[in-house]
Amino acid sequence: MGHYKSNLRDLHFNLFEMYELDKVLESGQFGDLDHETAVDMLREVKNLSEGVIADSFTDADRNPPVFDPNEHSVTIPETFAKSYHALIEAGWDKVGVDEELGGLPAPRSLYWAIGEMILGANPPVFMYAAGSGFANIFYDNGTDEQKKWATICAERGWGATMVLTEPDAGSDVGAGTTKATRQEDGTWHIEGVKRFITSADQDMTENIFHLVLARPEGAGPGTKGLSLFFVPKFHFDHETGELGDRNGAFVTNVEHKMGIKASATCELSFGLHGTPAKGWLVGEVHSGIAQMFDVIEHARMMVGTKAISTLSTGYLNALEYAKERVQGADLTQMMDKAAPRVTITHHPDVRRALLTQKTYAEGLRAIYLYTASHQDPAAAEIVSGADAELAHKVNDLLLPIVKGVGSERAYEKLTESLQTLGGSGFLQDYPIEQYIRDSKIDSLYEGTTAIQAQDFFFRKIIRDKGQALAHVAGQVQQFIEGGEGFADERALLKTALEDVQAMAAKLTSWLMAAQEDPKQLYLVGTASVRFLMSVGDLLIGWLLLRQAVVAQAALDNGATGEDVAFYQGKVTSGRFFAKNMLPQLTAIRHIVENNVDNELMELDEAAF
Ligand code: ST9
Ligand code: FAD
Repeated sequence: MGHYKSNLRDLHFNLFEMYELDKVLESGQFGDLDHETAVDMLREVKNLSEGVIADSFTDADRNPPVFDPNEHSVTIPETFAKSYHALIEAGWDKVGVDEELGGLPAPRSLYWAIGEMILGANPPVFMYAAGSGFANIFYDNGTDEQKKWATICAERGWGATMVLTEPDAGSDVGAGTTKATRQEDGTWHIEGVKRFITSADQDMTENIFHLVLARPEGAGPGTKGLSLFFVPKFHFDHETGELGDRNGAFVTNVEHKMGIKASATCELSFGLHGTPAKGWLVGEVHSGIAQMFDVIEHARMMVGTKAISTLSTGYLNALEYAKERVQGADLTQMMDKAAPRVTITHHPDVRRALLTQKTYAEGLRAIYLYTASHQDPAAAEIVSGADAELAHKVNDLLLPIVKGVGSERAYEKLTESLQTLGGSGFLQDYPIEQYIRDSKIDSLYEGTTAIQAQDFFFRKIIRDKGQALAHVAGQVQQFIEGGEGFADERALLKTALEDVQAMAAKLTSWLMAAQEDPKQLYLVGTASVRFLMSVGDLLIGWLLLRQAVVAQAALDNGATGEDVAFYQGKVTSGRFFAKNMLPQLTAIRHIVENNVDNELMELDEAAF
């Protein structure tokens, strides 16, 4: 057995029993795609992920890609290339891509469920394989002529990158200095050094296209002065796709990292090695940051789903170990030194740790699939009654939760997975130490957690005038009020909702007060990550309880076989999370309302 353990049963439960994917498919928006085909797709991806995709996970960590500074090239380990090609040959990189680009349109919930399994088995495979998805975004933003190039990129299976970061422009993308100079023939020369660029070179595809943010000469400061350029590694015939000369974008370093070592993280230099780096302005409009956010939104969803998937396989590995590891006697027989030894699943603290991992993994899965359901208007209508405009806003609202909360909680709870294995968890004989190393990146790239928290509050709540938040809170409220059973847990959820609403009100009051006293904004900055994490817990608690209600009904209706344990697990998970996690929000509310102040901002740096 390989390292990766999928949870297909839970994916089915979410897709078909919670979010009514059948109804979405019946809407006719996805052609012939029906229930059986969706189930077949999930099963095939599960087999591929647990098999050939997962096969190179460890080897590519121990023998990562090799950089040749003379050739400016990156060689990918053979084992990894095999995993990558297996995915591409089976055509999974084309799911969710428009038909014009040779793709197979699919509901976003199905797309991300498939993505979850690939990302859990071997995240860099998904990232290297994102070329067709990138081509789709290029197609959507491009001129008519560029749409043709995008089709070529997808058909020929080229790799792709998103190029924002520079040594002095990380979170602050608008500080970028890479410049673009217009040429007489209408193309642009790009000049500058970009840092930390994922997949900027590899030897698995014949070409790579870079989507690059650069500042045209004379453009203003900040993100609004940036434009987006299409910069291929090799020039190509724009009609046939046939490759031409090497363009002047060269990889000049590859980073040595803590994790996801199979994913080449490159320094990428433009126009600094004797060959101009020729680029084309995407869509012939200077609206680079907005266009790049089309990519960023997908990438943030990807990062959150990756983290959540890693927590899920971490949990399932820990569970398997715990069921077999015999150590100590049952606590009730602790005084009897001759008492039979038991598996560690008999110890209350191991059970607490397992349920903590299970509830976060499954609750976060429920969140990312709820979010994905708001990426298709047809699905959103079914799942929450949101119309197309509101669905878009709900997706925007929830992306920082999927990305920010998903990454933070996954990393945190993976340490519980490792702890469950005791000293063995620390060894490379088991995958969890690599899961922890590989998932640390998720709270860093695509906007750190602090950036997610600010995006969540300032843009997704305040700028939206709270519309999307009110819609989701309304859904939570409806659940609290409507329905039989789980009365104690609904009461706990009610308190959690009130706690989160009080925190939102407090942050808003600081924002208002900042009009008179700008330093009040520091209070928002101090509390915003805690607020983001609290909303995450509220939503996990809500969705796990909704799942518990559905599971209880299935049990009452005579569920049989393996379903009985599955549904019992769901009922207990909902109760456990409500009783053990949600009450913590009251303490955080107290801190936000009463204890957050500017003392930390007034402290002299020397005193830290
Ligand atoms: C990175 C990559 O880290 C890591 C992994 C790569 C893996 C690659 C493979 C992934 C594949 C996935 C894709 C597959 C595709 C599949 C497709 C299938 C069909 N939402 O607030 P302002 C815009 S890459 C939308 O003033 P500042 C908006 O246009 C590096 N738009 O910001 C706005 O204008 P307006 C990632 C947003 O103060 C404008 O920006 N780096 C949003 O100027 C200005 O907004 C980062 O993520 C939003 N949430 O700049 C940087 N926010 O207001 C993190 C802004 O008029 N830093 N816009 O609408 C930030 O996000 C900063 O907050 C900042 C601040 C740069 C936006
Ligand atoms: P900084 O921005 O310097 O942040 C340092 C610390 O300060 C963080 O804790 C941050 O939260 C905090 N901070 C900074 N600004 C603020 C603020 N305004 N408010 C509150 N706190 C703040 N980039 C690409 O363009 N393309 C890629 O493909 C890509 N892939 C990557 C792959 C890897 C492995 C890595 C490590 C990075 C990658 N990046 C990529 C870059 C990545 O997006 C940045 O590292 C990230 O946005 C953070 O920027 P930074 O590292 O400069 O940190």
